[in-house]
Amino acid sequence: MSAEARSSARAGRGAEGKNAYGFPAPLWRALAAHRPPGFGRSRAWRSPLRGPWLTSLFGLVLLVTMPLVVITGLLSYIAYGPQFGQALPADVGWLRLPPFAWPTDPPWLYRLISGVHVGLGLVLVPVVLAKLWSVLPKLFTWPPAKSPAQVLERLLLLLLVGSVLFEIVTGVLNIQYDYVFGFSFYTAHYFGAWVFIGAFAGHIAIKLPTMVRALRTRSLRSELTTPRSATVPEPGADELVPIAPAEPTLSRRGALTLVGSGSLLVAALTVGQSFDAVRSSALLLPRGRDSGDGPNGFPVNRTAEAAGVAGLLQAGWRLTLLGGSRALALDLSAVRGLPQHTVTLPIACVEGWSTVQTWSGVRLRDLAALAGVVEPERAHVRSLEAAGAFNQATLQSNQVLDPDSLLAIRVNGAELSADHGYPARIIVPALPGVHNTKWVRSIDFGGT
Ligand SMILES: Nc1nc2c(c(=O)[nH]1)N[C@H]1C(S)=C(S)[C@@H](COP(=O)(O)O)O[C@H]1N2
Ligand SMILES: [Mo]
Repeated sequence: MSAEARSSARAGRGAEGKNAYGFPAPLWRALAAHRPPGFGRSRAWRSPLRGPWLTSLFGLVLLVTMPLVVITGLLSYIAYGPQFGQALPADVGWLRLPPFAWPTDPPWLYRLISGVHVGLGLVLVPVVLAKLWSVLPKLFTWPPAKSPAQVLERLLLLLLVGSVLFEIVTGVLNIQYDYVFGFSFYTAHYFGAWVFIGAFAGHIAIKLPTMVRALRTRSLRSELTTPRSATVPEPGADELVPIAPAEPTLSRRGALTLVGSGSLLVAALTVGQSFDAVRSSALLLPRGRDSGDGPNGFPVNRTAEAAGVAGLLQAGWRLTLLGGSRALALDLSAVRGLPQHTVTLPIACVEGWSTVQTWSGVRLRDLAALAGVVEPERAHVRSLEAAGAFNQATLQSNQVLDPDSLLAIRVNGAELSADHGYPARIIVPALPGVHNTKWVRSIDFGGT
């Protein structure tokens, strides 16, 4: 027996000089011999609740719900239509989603999508945090990886945890503040989403069998009737199970109730952002919880003052219609003189809030016809607002032609307020709020 083979045999690792998992034995032994304090299956992790079953239960909840957050998020991104060159366009390269004509029916489509994406995303934050808490000891596994496969698995975890935290932080900041990033929220949140999707899929592929096995070890129903006094650690030598368990301060039922109540509380503080009747309860809604009374008393995304249009709204406003053989300029009384239509439609923001109001104004397709364009392929809308990412929007053909798509000049029977877009704004069914341009200055129905 050669010296090399002997040392391998001593390490119990077979003839190739690797440990049982595939790392060279000396590396493995050196790592194992230099364990930093607190690493490995340490006595520091004492909660008797930690174990594969609890982690798997949180995992199951996220496995079922996260895809909904992801899908509504991607749909929201599509609805934003960066393919039209608006809303902070960024070329996302091969991650570009296939563009399709965003429908105008049902009119609540975007309201549902953005409400579910933001609402469910927020509601799941306590579950994500609980899941991370439940696997904390894994951060301190030693040696950090036993095989090349495990190196990959752990890198994947890094991406998974990193991306989920990134999505939560950017998402919440976007709701709470006006574009505080040094980068585009849309693009960053979108890239982060793909990192998450990839890592999530990989994590599921690796862990699904473990999760199913662990879930079978206990019955949820009996856990829900087990008091704290009868709460003992999960059996087995899994890394998550403490070697020196403390007395339970909470039963598993208590822990699940705590996380569930956290989610319910978030839900209760969030639903108001989608329903006018309970809007005052939306304590997590930063904008327009108190938007005043009257016909214009509903949330404002960006005020006339913030948009720098306050001084421009007085005399001399003209609506310019382009795309026909010659430009047409209409003053406000001319717009008022055109056939008026009234529709009840939501404004639904990417931030998750929405509100349903009754708008009156001129059909966009009538304006197109007036401009001399019978079959508009698109309409490019410009605002009086000089700067800002949302001072223009491009509408698709189906959006221009829908009989409920208006250049609105009134809301709930009154003239639009300055903050809601006086003298005229776009309102189109199922369109993300951001493209419902306020303070409209011109509409170009032609060209590209
Ligand atoms: N010119 C202009 N139009 C705009 C915006 C803007 O910043 N500038 N914000 C958009 C966004 S993001 C939303 S959600 C809706 C909100 O309409 P509201 O403020 O009347 O509720 O207006 C849209 N129209
Ligand atoms: Mo918005």
